[in-house]
Amino acid sequence: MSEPREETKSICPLCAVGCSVRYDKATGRARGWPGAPVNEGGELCPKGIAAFDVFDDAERLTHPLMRRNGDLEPVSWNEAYDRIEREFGEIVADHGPDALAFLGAPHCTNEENYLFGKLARSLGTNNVDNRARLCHDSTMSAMEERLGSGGMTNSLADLAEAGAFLVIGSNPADQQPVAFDSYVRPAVNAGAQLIHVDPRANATTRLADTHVAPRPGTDALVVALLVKTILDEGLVDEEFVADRTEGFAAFAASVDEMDTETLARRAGVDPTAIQEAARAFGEAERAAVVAGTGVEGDGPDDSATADALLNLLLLTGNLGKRGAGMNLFRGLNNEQGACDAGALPHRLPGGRPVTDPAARAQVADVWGFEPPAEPGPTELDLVREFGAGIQAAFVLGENPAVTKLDRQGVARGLRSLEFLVVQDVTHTETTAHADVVLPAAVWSEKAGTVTNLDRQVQRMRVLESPPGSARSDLEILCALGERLVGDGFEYDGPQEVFDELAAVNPQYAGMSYEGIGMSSQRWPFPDGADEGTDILHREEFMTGERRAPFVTIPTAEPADEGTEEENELVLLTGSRSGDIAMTTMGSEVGTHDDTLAIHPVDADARGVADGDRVVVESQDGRVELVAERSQGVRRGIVFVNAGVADPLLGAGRTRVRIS
Ligand SMILES: Nc1nc2c(c(=O)[nH]1)N[C@H]1C(S)=C(S)[C@@H](COP(=O)(O)OP(=O)(O)OC[C@H]3O[C@@H](n4cnc5c(=O)[nH]c(N)nc54)[C@H](O)[C@@H]3O)O[C@H]1N2
Ligand SMILES: Nc1nc2c(c(=O)[nH]1)N[C@H]1C(S)=C(S)[C@@H](COP(=O)(O)OP(=O)(O)OC[C@H]3O[C@@H](n4cnc5c(=O)[nH]c(N)nc54)[C@H](O)[C@@H]3O)O[C@H]1N2
Ligand code: SF4
Ligand SMILES: [Mo]
Repeated sequence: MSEPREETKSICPLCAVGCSVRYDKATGRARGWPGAPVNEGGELCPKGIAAFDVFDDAERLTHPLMRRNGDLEPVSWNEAYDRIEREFGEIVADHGPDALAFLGAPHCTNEENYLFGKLARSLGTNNVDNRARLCHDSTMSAMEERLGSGGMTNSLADLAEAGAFLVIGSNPADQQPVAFDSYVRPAVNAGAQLIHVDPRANATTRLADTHVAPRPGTDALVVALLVKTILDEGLVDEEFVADRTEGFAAFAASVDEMDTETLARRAGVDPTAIQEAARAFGEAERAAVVAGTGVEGDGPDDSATADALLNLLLLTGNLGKRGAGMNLFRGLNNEQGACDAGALPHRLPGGRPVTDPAARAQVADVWGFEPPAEPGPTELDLVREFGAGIQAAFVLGENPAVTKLDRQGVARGLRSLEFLVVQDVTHTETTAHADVVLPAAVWSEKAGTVTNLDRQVQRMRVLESPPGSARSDLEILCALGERLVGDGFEYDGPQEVFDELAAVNPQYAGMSYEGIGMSSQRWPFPDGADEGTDILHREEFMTGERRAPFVTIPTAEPADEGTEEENELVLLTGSRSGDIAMTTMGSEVGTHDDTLAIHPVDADARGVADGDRVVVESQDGRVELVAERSQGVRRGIVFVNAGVADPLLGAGRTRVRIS
């Protein structure tokens, strides 16, 4: 660092909670900002305190790079832009704009994501998506479909009023610590019930009144069982069901046909424990669901668990009121904002479908052209098409080469692209495949807005200068926009872009840069409103309807029955992180470890003692890990940190053998 850092307020880049941070000269680390919107008392988690240490100066990209004779060599910005202009131009001329893919960027600001989406659409394609897809795809889809928005329905502050929490597939005590400690923990300490559904006990379980450990992937059955008890025991909010839902009779009939013993056996849970949990949830005046990555299905159509959770909330009248709701605890810092700003293949800024002619026309009023009407494929499908339907990709602040999916397949795809541009702050597994690499500024070197998990838009500020000739993502996107498109990309900094975003996105319409100031503004904030809306769906759902539908949940036998006979164990992964988070690993953060958690009975059957080095093998690969016997994991499964499990993962649910 060449010059001293400014000590003013910015936003922690390390998770979606959106804590305010400032640089503290005395300690050389980050400190909270008392009176901030999220971490009011200045609280930070250990990760946040290390926010200035995440990016190692020595590892930063400082100059544009271009591949020549196989190697990436430093070039001027003009040479890099010329090459992109030429290659993109040729590919569009030869194959049309749908041969391009734009991937990014939940680490970037709202303005940057907005320009990224605008760039793709200016070139004539909806092939733009972001990594929210990998973490919360099916939950987001179910919420969009039935409630009209994937946004967290309630606010963090409001959760403190819940009388019961159902935390499912989520470990907020570790993964969203300030949200958990400041809002959920105090409520539980004051008497709220916490039901935790996870095949493995984790830090969140320590605060739980009830821990349900189902077989992995059977959450829809567990929630169906909760629903059944609520119906059987008359814990239904009849007024809400009559006034705000549809399809109740058919739904109730489908639940009536379910056999508790059969479902409980399929999910591997004790029916009595489920009944007690259902009573705690159903009898509470206000009950909230907190959901994480553990309930993700296999793609947007596999949303049975999210659908079951929405049924539960509709049945108990826990939507559109305080201390309740469907609270998706997101991961990356600007995952929500990337979606709001339109870095999605099926949505325009503000979450409106690209298929909606009125939305396209409203966007066209500002942009001067109408965006394409046909939704693009998801990021996962775009990557599968690399080298086939997709000839060139622009990757903004993502690392698709590291994925929880088929890693070799992605690497093959990246290699087979005609042309790949990667805009990042360091070298990654993805820049290794790039034809042009553009060096970007990191969070503390740029300004703009980000939107946290409870829909609060906050401002980041420039605290220091970028190294070498690195530039903010915004500057780079403006320059590229002018080259590739021409008009519509001249802005004098992030505030001008934000003003345009607010004009295009009706949910941001009443917001302003000054209004946000040192505080925050929350969407929906329509034009003319005095303030944002903390609880969604109060009078009507964001579909525009007063009623939301019940959905019948499939309850068939899960596919991975009978693994124990084959001496195989089901692999469970968690403690997800991206590289940006892994950079701080090994310090206070400690999310990356090479232990294999295994139930003592399974360990005995294999002669495995605590601390043994074991070889863990799946169909796709093998890793060596250190065994840790634990009553906290279900029998028949083993738990491995997501960052370490990578080589083992293939398509579908992974099973492993241990030797
Ligand atoms: N094997 C494995 N795969 C996983 C996971 C896992 O734990 N293990 N986790 C999954 C999850 S939950 C997620 S969210 C995804 C994360 O997937 P990604 O978003 O792809 O991962 P990250 O490594 O967090 O960030 C991507 C890149 O953004 C860059 N970056 C950071 N800030 C900026 C910026 O301001 N500008 C630009 N241009 N670049 C920036 C970082 O240097 C990094 O290379 O990965 C998923 N895949
Ligand atoms: N310290 C730290 N915090 C982070 C991050 C980080 O890298 N480091 N990354 C951020 C990101 S990008 C994300 S997406 C979030 C993720 O935050 P979370 O969603 O909380 O992520 P995980 O810890 O991966 O998974 C939560 C739990 O899901 C459980 N699980 C796995 N399979 C199933 C299942 O079938 N059913 C049920 N019920 N549970 C299951 C796992 O056992 C695990 O305990 O964290 C964010 N916060
Ligand atoms: S909870 Fe998230 S946003 Fe807050 S300090 Fe920790 S990592 Fe940063
Ligand atoms: Mo994530």
